[in-house]
Amino acid sequence: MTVLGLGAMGSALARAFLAAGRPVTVWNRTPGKAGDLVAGGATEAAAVEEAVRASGLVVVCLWDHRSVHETLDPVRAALAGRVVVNLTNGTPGQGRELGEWARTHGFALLDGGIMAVPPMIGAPGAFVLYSGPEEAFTTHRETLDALGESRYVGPDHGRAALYDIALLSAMYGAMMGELHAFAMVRSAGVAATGFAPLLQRWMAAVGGLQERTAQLVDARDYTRDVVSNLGMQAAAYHNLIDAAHEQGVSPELLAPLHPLMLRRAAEGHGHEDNAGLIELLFTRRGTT
Ligand code: FVH
Repeated sequence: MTVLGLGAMGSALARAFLAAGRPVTVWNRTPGKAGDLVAGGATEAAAVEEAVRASGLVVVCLWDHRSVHETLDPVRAALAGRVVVNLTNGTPGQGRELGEWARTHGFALLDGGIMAVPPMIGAPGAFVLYSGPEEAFTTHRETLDALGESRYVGPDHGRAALYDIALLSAMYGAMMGELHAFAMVRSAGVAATGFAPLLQRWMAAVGGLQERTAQLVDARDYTRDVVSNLGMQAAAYHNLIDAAHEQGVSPELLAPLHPLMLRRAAEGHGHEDNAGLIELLFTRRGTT
């Protein structure tokens, strides 16, 4: 198999394939990054086309969608009949565009989303999302399992990126809250490490509410078994903003939620669950 791109992630992918005993050919735009991999048994190709022709399975992990096209477009004839697995981060639309481009040039594309950082690759806890033709996934699943748990999420080429971006969005939301929490305690001279155990305990408790939120969202009914209603939370949220100002901390990571809460409450949903805020997020009619 071939790996195109030897950045932090591409190198980790190639190492995992080597560790699983697979023959690996590697290529990187800037030479000089393959030393350790070659010492570990990989073959370094001098050109993209040589790397592509070396294997039936070509894994691509580059900077962005544009660099994927810059790399693959000139060698599209050589890609015919092969399976390309694109693990470069991108949008659902980019995944679909690449899938259609692959179809017109006679090769199969699996578009993927890596839910791990490089040191996690090949270790328990890593999982990788794939979408595109199921047959291509089934044929190469065993090989791909070397990277982490392989999750096939459907034939729509955009689906893996959709799930990847949704999961990353949840991660960045949590990260914003955590950084703001650490800023608040640091403003009072409290070490983040001293506060972290309380934060972990709280986030674990809050994480347990996801299943219930998902049920309300699917039912589109936010009135069932309401424990802490939106109106109450919108009023209390003001204290989060005021407390930040009091402590000399910018509330800019937290601030965007408040007007949404006030708007939803003003529209008559103050007695409902917070989950109803989702109804304010859709910008295109007829798709939800
Ligand atoms: N690292 C991470 O934590 C995340 C985990 C989840 C998935 N992401 C995505 O993986 C893609 C690659 O990320 P990376 O960490 O390997 O990134 P870098 O170490 O910066 O390596 C970038 C490679 O891309 C090559 N490259 C850049 N532009 C081009 C181009 N126009 N043509 C060909 N290759 C290009 C670059 O080559 P070079 O600069 O060494 O010549 C590196 O091989 C990414 O989508 C993450 O979002 C990683």
